[in-house]
Amino acid sequence: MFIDQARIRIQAGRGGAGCLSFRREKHVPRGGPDGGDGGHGGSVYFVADSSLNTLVDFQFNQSYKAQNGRPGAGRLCSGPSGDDLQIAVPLGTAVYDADTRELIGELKADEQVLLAAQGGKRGLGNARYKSSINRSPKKTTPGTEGESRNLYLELRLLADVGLVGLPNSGKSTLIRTVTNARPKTAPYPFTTLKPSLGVVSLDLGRSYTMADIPGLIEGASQGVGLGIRFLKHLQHTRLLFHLVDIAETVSLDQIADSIQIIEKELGEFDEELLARDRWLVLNKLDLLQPEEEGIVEELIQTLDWKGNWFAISALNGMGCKRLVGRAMVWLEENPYSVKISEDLEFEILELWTLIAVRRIAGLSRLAVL
Ligand SMILES: Nc1nc2c(ncn2[C@@H]2O[C@H](COP(=O)(O)OP(=O)(O)OP(=O)(O)O)[C@@H](O)[C@H]2O)c(=O)[nH]1
Ligand SMILES: [Mg+2]
Repeated sequence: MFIDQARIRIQAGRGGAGCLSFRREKHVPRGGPDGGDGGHGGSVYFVADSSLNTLVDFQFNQSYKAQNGRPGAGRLCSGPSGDDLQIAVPLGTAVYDADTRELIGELKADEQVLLAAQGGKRGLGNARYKSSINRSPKKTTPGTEGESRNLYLELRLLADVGLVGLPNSGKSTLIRTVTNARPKTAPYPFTTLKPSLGVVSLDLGRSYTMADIPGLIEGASQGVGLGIRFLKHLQHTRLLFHLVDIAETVSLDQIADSIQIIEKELGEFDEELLARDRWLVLNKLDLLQPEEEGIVEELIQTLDWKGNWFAISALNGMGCKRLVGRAMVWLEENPYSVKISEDLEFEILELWTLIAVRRIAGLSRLAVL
């Protein structure tokens, strides 16, 4: 089941109390204070896990708690610290404080770690307070409480290429043909009800990810059909493929209208998404009769389309290799073209550098961004 939002409560562990104790042993008069410190409380972290792509687990378990630190003991024994709790989430998960709505952080690289609630500090035992003027201190400190927070998690898939288009235009068929993803395809609208991610693998280990989302229809921004809420999954993409069924619609005007419907809905959702690089992918070429094939060039002229365009058959694979190959080259040449803000641009640059370093060095773990 694909779930892209969740509300949970997290609680970090309390610090263990310091111990009040004096050394009492035969033949050791006035042995002095020997109360040990408590242990630190465990913290709660989120860890990005590339094998996950849904927040469904949080539907069943909404409360997460790290271990408390143990109290200190006599003979200067420190209490053990509580274990940290690591919660695995899919790449592209943003973690918000549900009460203040503040963004705590976003997990964008595999194994990236985000501290969400700091464990409590340990308490100090009375041995700590021994001094020249107080040789038998009775003072200890209790551990402090761990942070607790109500969180809102939101998943926005991390993909290089996003597919948009009307229902039935062949988005899921394309992702099935060119990636390892297997979403359902069928000759009726709204076959796809949840986004899916696939990996396009080319030669020499070159690869990129592609996201398929449910189809959009006119009025989606007003909630018609499945609405536009799935468009948020395209916000991290760098390139959009706009799929158009050129076999079903009877006239060029109808095809042009269908393209404008998608542009309008994209713009209603996010102007920046509309301005993103978008390639027109004219699909179902196999259904055109030989005498109809001129329609493709005619359509591009009618639309006065200035960007890249491709005519393919997602079903039999015609033109798909060229399309995904050109996209690979484009992605390599435009590694961080998403210009939302300078900060984000910098963040993406940093992310790509880290990924490259990790690939080269074969490091098993990425540092916290
Ligand atoms: N002949 C032919 N049929 C195709 C082609 N691409 C897709 N189809 C068919 O068109 C129908 C719709 O394809 P889907 O891939 O489910 O379309 P979609 O865009 O994912 O649709 P939604 O999930 O409803 O948004 C299916 O019956 C496909 O087999 C193509 O290139 N040629
Ligand atoms: Mg589909």
